[in-house]
This record gives sequence, C-alpha cells and structure tokens, in this order.
Amino acid sequence: MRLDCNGRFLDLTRPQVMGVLNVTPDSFSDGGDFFSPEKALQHAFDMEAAGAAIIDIGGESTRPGAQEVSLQDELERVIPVIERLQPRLGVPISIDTQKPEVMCAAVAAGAGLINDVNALRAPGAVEAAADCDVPVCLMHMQGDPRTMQSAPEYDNVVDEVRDFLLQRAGVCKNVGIPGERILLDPGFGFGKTVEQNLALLAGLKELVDRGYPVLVGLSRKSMIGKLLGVDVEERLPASLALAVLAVERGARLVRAHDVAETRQALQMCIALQETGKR
Ligand code: 7PM
Repeated sequence: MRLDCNGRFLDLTRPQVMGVLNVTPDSFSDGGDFFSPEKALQHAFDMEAAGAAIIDIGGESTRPGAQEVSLQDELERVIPVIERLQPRLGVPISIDTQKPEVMCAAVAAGAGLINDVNALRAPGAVEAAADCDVPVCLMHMQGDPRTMQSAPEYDNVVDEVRDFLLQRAGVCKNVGIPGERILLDPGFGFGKTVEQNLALLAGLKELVDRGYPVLVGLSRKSMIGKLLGVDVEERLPASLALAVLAVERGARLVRAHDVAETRQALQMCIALQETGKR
C-alpha cells in the first residue's frame, strides 16, 4: 500500500500521520494580522522532522460557520507556500481544497494528494482531480460549512456515510481515477452531533472493510470540547486517545496538529499490531 503522490511516496503499510498546515490569515501571524510564510514553512519542516508522512496545506477555512474564500485569495495563500516547500521537503504535500482550479494549480506547484472535504462534488472537481493524476481523499460532509452544525440528521449515520463515500468513489473511478488512489474519510465534525461522531468512530470498521485506506481527522475537534468542556488548546490528550481508537479500528492516516505526540501514540498501536505477526 504505497501511493505515488506526484513523485513522493506515501506508505500506508503502517498507520501514518498527516500534519496540518493552515495558511489562513488567522494562522502564523507575525505580530499583527499578516500571515508569515516563513513561519508556515518552518512549521512544515518541524512536522516533517516530527514524523509526519504528509503535510496537508489548506488556505480555505472549512470550520463550521466559516465564510467562503475567493479563488484568488485561496490561490495567493497556498500556491507560494507549496512552491517554496516542495523542493525542500522529503514527504508529499496534500492540498486541502474544494476548488478545481486550486487542485490543478497546487499539483502543478508540487502537491501530491488532493484532500477535499466536499468529496469532489464542486462542478468540474472530479474531472480536475482525474487530470491531476494524484491520489484523492474523499470526505463526507452533510450540508455545507456555514450551516452543517445546525441540525444534522441521519437514519443510520454509519450506513449513510459509508454509502455516500462509496458512491463518490464510484464517480471517481468512472472518470478514470484508479481505486488504488482513493482514500475515504468519514468527516468527523462535518454535519454531525457528538453522538453521531461517536457512532461513526464505533462503527469505523464498516468503512475500513470496504478496502480503501481510511483517513480520520479528530485532532482538537469540538466533540472533545463538548464531551470534556475543554478549550481547543487543552484537547491533546483526548485527541491522542481518539487517534489510537481510530487506528485500532483500521484507520491508516491520522490528520493531526500535534505531529510528534500523535506519532508516538501511533507507534504504540504499531508495536502492538506487529507483536501478533512475529
Ligand atoms: C475549525 C474546525 C477549524 C474544524 C478547522 C477544522 C478535516 C479535514 C479539516 C478532516 C479531512 C480541522 C478542521 N478537517 N480534512 N480538514 N478530514 N480529510 O480540524 O477531518 O482541521 S478542517
């Protein structure tokens, strides 16, 4: 299970960490409100040194309630960072975007995986992703980021999320994206209540058993805040627990802010998993 990400390789034989690099104005500010590319680049190198297998770059805030970002703004945020990072990084870069134009420009600049929280549903996105010739991660989201947390509803959240993702994987294959280049993500927190998030984690095997590598993003998410009443900067212990629980259930890639700590937690899962095999 080794994915070719635009010439860099992502080996998912063992579970790996995807490090989060936000390039939005509210992240990596240098004193005032100005985004500092130098700080963003340094953070990416630090995450690589801490054991990240891939760096996920996002210039569009997909947080619940967020406003949409214009194409121009998103390109100006992510492309210069990818161009400068790509030659100095040994691991692949993932582009977190819903826009086909950003996908193409990012891959041309050196990105090696498309991470789309909208599962390539924007007009032209599947075709763009197919043209890019890199692996794709399809994430489930109910509704859109502005409204998704108002009143998410499912008959059976595990079945609905799985069926949606398999349907989107089918669409991808129909435009020529090989099944071996598709990752699936249940999209924790994207149009889900705490109970629905927990049901998805408890039932993660339903998704894992379909054969596609599964990515999970649980790091610092609001479900932790709701269950424990802790602010975002106090969510590391629970984030690590959730990462371990997901990997126990077969997740292959864990999207995380705290790369060194998450890597250590996963090393324990790997050590235990490999004990049975010897
Ligand atoms: C506020 C709330 C800020 C939530 C940012 C977020 C995922 C993702 C994000 C995920 C994949 C975050 C999210 N989450 N991509 N992008 N899976 N594939 O926690 O769960 O970073 S944005």
